[in-house]
Amino acid sequence: MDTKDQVLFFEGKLQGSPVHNIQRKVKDLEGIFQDQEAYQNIDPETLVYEVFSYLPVKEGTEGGLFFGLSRVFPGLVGNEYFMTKGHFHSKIDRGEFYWCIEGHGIMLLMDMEGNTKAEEMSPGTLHYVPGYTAHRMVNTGSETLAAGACWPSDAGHDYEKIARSGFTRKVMKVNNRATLV
Ligand code: PAN
Ligand code: ZN
Repeated sequence: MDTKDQVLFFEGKLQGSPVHNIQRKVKDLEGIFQDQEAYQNIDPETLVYEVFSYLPVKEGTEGGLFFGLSRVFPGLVGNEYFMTKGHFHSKIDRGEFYWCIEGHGIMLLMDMEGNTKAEEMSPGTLHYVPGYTAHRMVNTGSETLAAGACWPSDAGHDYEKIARSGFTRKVMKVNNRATLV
């Protein structure tokens, strides 16, 4: 068997030669966090999250699937937990599955009217992101929050809408507890 292109997904890692890695540092997340002063005071090179992905077909292919592993590190910008940028899919009707494998956090889901739903993430929780729904992972714990995800290869990512108006609710640390505000 040819193992050259084999992909392994275990122990919280996605490995193999076809796997891509992207890192998002504080400096890449301008405008995402609410507290601008706190944002300016954090080392811009601080790693907030990384995504390992396996894209077996060309981006935009109809009928294919992509696979990802997202790892969000623990941390705060002011009182706001480290989180992913969040996005709608460019083909906005496309859905996605996420499942948590490590850590604790919240999957924030927001529909096009701005209604927000928060689902608790802990190892074993499964999250269905319906179409027309923006999604973001928030790490409310003290360890890395890791989740696998699978989405259609023609979904694409639309970060513009979130950059413009954000999510209507945020997950903040209030009196030492994760609170949706
Ligand atoms: C995931 C996300 C990943 C990073 O693979 O892309 O968690 O989040 P952002 O893309 O919002 O930075 C996914 O939802 N793919 O569709
Ligand atoms: Zn997505």
